Amino acid sequence: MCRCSKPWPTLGLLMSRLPEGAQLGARVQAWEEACLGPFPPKWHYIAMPNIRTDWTRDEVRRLYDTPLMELIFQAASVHREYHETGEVQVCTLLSIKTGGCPENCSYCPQSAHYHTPVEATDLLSTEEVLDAARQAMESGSTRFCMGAAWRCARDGEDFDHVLGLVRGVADMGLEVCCTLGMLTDDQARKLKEAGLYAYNHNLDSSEAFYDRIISTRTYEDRLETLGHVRDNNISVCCGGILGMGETHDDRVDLLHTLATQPTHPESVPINALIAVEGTPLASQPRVPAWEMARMIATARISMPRAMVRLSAGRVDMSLEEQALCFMAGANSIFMGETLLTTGNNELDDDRRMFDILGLKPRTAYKNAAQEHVPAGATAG
Ligand code: SAM
Ligand code: DTB
Ligand code: SF4
Repeated sequence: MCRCSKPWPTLGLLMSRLPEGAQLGARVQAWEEACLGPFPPKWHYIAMPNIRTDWTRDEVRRLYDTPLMELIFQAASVHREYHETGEVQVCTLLSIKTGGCPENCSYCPQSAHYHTPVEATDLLSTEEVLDAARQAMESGSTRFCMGAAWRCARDGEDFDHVLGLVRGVADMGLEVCCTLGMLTDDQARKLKEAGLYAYNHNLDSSEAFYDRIISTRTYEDRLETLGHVRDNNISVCCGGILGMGETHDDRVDLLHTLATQPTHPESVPINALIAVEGTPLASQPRVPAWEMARMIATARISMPRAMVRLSAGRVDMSLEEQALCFMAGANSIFMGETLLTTGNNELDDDRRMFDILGLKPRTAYKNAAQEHVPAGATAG
């Protein structure tokens, strides 16, 4: 039985009920949206041949190496099959606890190991956070992501404060996301109970490259937290950074790891390094837009249903370069004057870009798996 208590459709019924010419993937998605429940997993793989978690590394490498224009064409075709064309998820970030982090991530201006322009602050108050969330919502954001410069969340007063922030932001009808470092299973459960929708925890690069950029934690630590997030039915947001000195092999390895997780991350942020003064990566050259487009297109094809986010680095891209990334399958961005500690695109420029490219913002909880949606909200 389906969650909506109707019997599961037969494949024939599914084919006949949904629009002529619609691809099977779109038909399954339409069923899921109508019934707010997942299609029987067994059929998922028959009906949605592109949703695969058994990619070989060579297959991902072949995709990644496809001539760029052909790769973008293929990615745009997959994009149309699984997503509404031109629809872009608008997310806003807020750093609720900035700087002074004990980790030594070489890219990060918030690490206490480096002398950067970032000044450490205490946790923001409930009022400050809810004001920022309200402003983000008024500017058209549907997801609000709160970041803390922590190695891991620690039980106690601060964590309880974050649980209150999650409740407050969820009550506004926004999709709430947090990125607080490593989590235990119990902390993930508490966040979920408070109304957390998504958790961001990036793998950043390949396992092989990881200890060149961070030595205070391991890749395995990251995967363990991602497991706790998934096990507690929180939507997984996990991606990486280009431009840290990694090779193309490292980029392919990252995508292969993401695309072969037990389920694909629902969001895949692709960041271009923001080279901040004082960090060990301060003099890394800027990542060319076509490298971002190649990474985005390969993510789009290997994880068709994911929201692929054109994340940090957009501030240095022209409108044309951003358009290339949307063509390649990006369908999510961070909007707002700052990311966590660095500058982001001007709101007016983004509005103009939406106008010129005919982009429209996606509603909150659209196509959300029902188990990810907090009690009281409905998948739209
Ligand atoms: N401390 C938590 C953690 O590491 O998961 C949450 C905050 S951390 C700043 C979130 C993510 O921001 C990192 O995983 C990294 O991918 C990204 N990030 C940090 N600094 C960046 C930079 N300079 N350029 C691009 N992305 C960056
Ligand atoms: C992600 O992948 N990128 C965002 C969000 N997830 C947390 C963070 C980008 C941070 C860029 C550097 C800064 O502003 O401090
Ligand atoms: Fe700390 Fe996160 Fe920055 Fe690493 S990326 S130094 S864990 S805030």
